[in-house]
Amino acid sequence: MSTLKLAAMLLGVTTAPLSAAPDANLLFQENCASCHAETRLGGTGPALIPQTLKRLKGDAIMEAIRDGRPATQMPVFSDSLTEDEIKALADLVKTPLDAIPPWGAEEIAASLELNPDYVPADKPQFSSDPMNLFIVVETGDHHASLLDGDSFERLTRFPTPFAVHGGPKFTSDGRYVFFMSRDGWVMKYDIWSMQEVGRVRGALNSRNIALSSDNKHIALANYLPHTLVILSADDLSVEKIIDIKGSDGKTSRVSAVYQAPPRNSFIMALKDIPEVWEVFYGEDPPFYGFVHDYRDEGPPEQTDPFPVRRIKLDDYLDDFFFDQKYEFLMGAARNAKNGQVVDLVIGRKISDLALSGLPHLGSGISWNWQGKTVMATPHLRDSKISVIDMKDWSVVKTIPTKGPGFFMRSHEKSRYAWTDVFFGPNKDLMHIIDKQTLEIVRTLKPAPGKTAAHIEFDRDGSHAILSIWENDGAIVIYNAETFEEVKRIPMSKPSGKYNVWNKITFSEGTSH
Ligand code: DHE
Repeated sequence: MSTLKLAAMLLGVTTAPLSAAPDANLLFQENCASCHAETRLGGTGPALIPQTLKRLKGDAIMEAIRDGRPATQMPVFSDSLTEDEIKALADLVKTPLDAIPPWGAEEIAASLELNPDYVPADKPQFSSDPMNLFIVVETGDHHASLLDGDSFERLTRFPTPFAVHGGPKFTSDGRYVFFMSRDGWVMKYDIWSMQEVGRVRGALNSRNIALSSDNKHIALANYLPHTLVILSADDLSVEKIIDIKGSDGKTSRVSAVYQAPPRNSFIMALKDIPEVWEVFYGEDPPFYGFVHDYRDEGPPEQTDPFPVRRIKLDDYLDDFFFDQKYEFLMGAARNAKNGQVVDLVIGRKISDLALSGLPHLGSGISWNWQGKTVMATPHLRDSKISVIDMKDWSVVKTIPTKGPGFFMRSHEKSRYAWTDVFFGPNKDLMHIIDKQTLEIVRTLKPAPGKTAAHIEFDRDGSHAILSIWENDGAIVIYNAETFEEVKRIPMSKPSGKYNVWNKITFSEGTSH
């Protein structure tokens, strides 16, 4: 029961008939606003708007209100609110806001929180190999762990923003790592001193981040507002906000942004405009004069430090995979039947991709097979792995699996690729594929009934680390040759693991 109702009862005042529907807005202001803000756009707690809560399915929102969320500040409301009141609140936070407030340079700058206790260290404050560390994102209680990649001992565990999504991005010396939350927070963490440097809210609802190859800029891809925000990787200040608008004035969400190191650019997948955008940075962007596609608008202003190139397509693409040289982009739209291949040098689509069943290209990997480079991708809807020749873009093999998958991983030094069965009754299985025979050679079931997902190898490819994707989950470390279990460490829904070396060298076996 709400405080107001209780007070009214004690005073003997009848405020409304007992059967009246609960006033969700009043309940929100009384119980939620102090942490989540009166606007529902988030404060110390996350934004409570459908765009950020859609991952909480079924009754999960009511459960969170009723029972609280472990290891967070979210309290238990089952003692103070009735089921009807909890339902009213859950319905309210699932309702879109009437208007989305502006979130521009001023609002971003005002949100900056620097850690007052942060002391930079001039060398790592631990004896582990700084190139063979892992960051493990634990979304169960919004923390991350720093793991020694040789001993598999945890060095430290620290809080992240609510609902981190996508891979954290490391600077090329492996010293700093950047995280992004679906709420638009970007957090900078100093691995050497094992301390947070600070965080800033670059948007209201975001997809992922990319770090420029010169380590100077962070690009933040957003759904709300329709922008790409470029932040200084040094002090998290705003460098540029790019409004995503087509030539007809229609704005678009940004599905994802990727760094393309050899091109000194960020490449953007757009949700609502059939175009790919490339944003250049640096003193002398190598492709800038050659490839810009400004036939409609004329050449870009030379003074713009982040000129934008727009490649027009005949279909929407919102999930990408790049070849190792970043000359070609393979793209798929979540609602389309086929993918497309775009030649980034000439700025045009050059081929279709015969890929149905929602390929998850973003988690694809590549390797050499019979003298040619192939890439393999799981599918979010179909129970298969597609293996594609990266020269003629044909599907060379379809490997049936026990269910649709999400992530796929390997390592240059490993003969095997590991891929999960993320959805359906076999979600507890992990397939291991021989990269030469293209056959599944082993299927592991590390924790019966519990989702087994996402693999990352250590620096030398001798171990593969798997997640038991549950709140009381774990990471399981396997010998990557014999598939024997080496160690199991309890963790809170370890969503993804990221090895410093594999990431900063852009290993062909991992995500970029
Ligand atoms: Fe992700 C990466 C998009 C749902 C966990 N996910 C990515 C990336 C994109 C993407 C574009 C690459 C970004 C990067 O690393 O910089 N994800 C999408 C979707 O469009 C989708 C299907 C729907 C959505 O609502 O966003 C989606 N993703 C999920 C989940 O439901 C997952 C399983 C749980 C969660 O945390 O939301 C999830 N996505 C991840 C993870 C990565 C990721 C762990 C990083 C993988 C890696 O190894 O790099």
